Amino acid sequence: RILVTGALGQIGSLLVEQLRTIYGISSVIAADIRNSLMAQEEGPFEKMDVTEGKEFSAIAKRHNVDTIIHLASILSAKAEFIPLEAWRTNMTGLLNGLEIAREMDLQFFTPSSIAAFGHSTPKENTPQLTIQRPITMYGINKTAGELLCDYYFKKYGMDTRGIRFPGIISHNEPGGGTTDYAVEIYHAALERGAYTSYLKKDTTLDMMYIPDALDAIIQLMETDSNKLKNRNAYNISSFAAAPKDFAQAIRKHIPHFQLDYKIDPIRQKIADSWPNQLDCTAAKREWGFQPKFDLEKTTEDMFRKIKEK
Ligand code: VAH
Repeated sequence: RILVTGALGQIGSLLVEQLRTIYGISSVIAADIRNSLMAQEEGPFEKMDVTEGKEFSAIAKRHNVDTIIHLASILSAKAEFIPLEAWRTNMTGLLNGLEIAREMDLQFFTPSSIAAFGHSTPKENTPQLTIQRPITMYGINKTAGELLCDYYFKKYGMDTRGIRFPGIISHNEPGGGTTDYAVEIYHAALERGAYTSYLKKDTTLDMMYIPDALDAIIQLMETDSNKLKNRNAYNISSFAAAPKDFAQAIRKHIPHFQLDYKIDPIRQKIADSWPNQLDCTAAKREWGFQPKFDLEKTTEDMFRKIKEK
């Protein structure tokens, strides 16, 4: 049985769906700080605050889980407005999850991010093991989180696993990230044939379409423990793209698509501190990471999914 925190979020909502298809509805417990009648109808659901350790622990025990997938987090752009609250949610929440996993002897997954890097990190072909001096509260939380996962693995022999996610593109909504534009641009293209980007046209970042992100989590979780050499988090990415690249891909479907720019200095500064493209060889070698969607395939499928909705 798997407990997923942040289960109503961009990744969580779709991950729960996929895990339930594989392992059965009752084997996946969705937990989120928000309530949702729809989620309650779809399967086991708990309204839960990850910073409340007792509540978190009671729920893990009541459902007798053997795995925690800890996704609950305040993302990069939002965290810059509420840094202390972000620290509390991102760090206290993570420590609670790790402590529960230690006490109950559970497998534990939590995502890191390209945000765990900063200006002093090599921007091209960013190595798996490199300098990590992030400039954002979210990035600091992710870096500390990676170190904690390593610590719990080395000190307690816990089965911790993680991935450094790039910007995730999906038909459902992200919330408060710097890479959210890569979702908004598709919705705006279909609704208005135009989008105003808050990042500059050449700001290149790693990106990934959601099916590849979900497959990566499941594949990493199912890999034999002794094959994994990195217990903090693995670099992964599907493609590197900037706003102008998205516009070009979109114009193959909507030729009149207009992209203009109104730069948000806060998010631009964050994006400028992140790498352009990660080196993913460790993930490929150790657990067979192999993304299926490039920018063209992502664009095609995004338009299909949004129209279906
Ligand atoms: C953010 N999407 O923008 C997240 C992510 C790629 C960075 O962790 O904050």
